[in-house]
Amino acid sequence: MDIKQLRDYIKKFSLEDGDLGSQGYNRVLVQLFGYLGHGKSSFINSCKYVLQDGENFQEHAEARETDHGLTMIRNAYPLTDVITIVDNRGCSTMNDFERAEVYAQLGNFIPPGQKVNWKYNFRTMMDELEMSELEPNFTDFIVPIFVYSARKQIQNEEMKEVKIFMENCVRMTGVVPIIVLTFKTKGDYMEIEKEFRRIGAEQVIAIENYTNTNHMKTLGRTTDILMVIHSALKNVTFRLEQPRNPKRERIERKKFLLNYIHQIDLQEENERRSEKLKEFGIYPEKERRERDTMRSICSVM
Ligand SMILES: Nc1nc2c(ncn2[C@@H]2O[C@H](COP(=O)(O)OP(=O)(O)O)[C@@H](O)[C@H]2O)c(=O)[nH]1
Ligand SMILES: [Mg+2]
Repeated sequence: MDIKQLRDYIKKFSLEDGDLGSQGYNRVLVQLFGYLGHGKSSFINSCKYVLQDGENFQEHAEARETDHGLTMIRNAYPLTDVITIVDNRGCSTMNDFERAEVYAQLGNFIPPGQKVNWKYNFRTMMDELEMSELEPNFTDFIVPIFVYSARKQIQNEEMKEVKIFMENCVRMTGVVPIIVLTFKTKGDYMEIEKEFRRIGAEQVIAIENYTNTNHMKTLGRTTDILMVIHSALKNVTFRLEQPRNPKRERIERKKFLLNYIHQIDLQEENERRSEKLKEFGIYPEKERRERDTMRSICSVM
């Protein structure tokens, strides 16, 4: 497809087009995830830019070179009448609660436009989950995208985290996240693409974002960015070829999230309990064995 065909496909995309129709979905919600500074906000600006004529670049989503979490609000930006893209808050290193928060965003349990506060605790989050029942959203078809900068050195810990995230995305949405490698010209994106494919990525697209300081439209850059949106829509079409039940799927997402929170809670409870027991000189079996071994070694010496 050339640029004109890609743009037409995106602009005319309708959820009604398949044999089974929209099946109750009325919006494609492209959800962006990724670490801070990897180009999520810039990707939104790039998408808006390639869908419009001319070279009047506008910064819709604030893009900044910072590590302090500029994106606080989970802002939604319409690309067409049917497609909306959401700038989820990125994070640098994630603790358990932050991970749960990511899945709450992915599952669409935090309404767009609401401030995402990472200082929450699980109780506040559960309250919010309950509040989301006031206006439950089950009409959004969620497509996750993971944004990763090709100029960064890949870190094993990060890749482990991303792999789990990708698997959970499939569990929650049925879609393998599309990997968007930004800063295409600033690093070895082919090497990074290989890493992502190794951990299960199906679609990896390297792009160079259009930014405030560099937005001369070129054929290759524009095509790459349009290809990402095109891939997202192909996923939607594929899933809508099967019978779907939006309400049921929302319930499944919620079950996943509740189970996720429950597991973390259990883990923390166990840690708290063993700390408490240690105060009374009671050690769990494994630690007791290690301590006894240490004692016997020390007494021999
Ligand atoms: N050269 C270049 N700069 C980029 C690219 N993507 C993002 N940037 C710049 O990197 C910085 C962080 O980007 P931003 O979109 O705010 O990242 P976010 O934290 O993931 O939303 C900004 O200064 C952007 O202008 C890209 O593909 N190429
Ligand atoms: Mg941002």
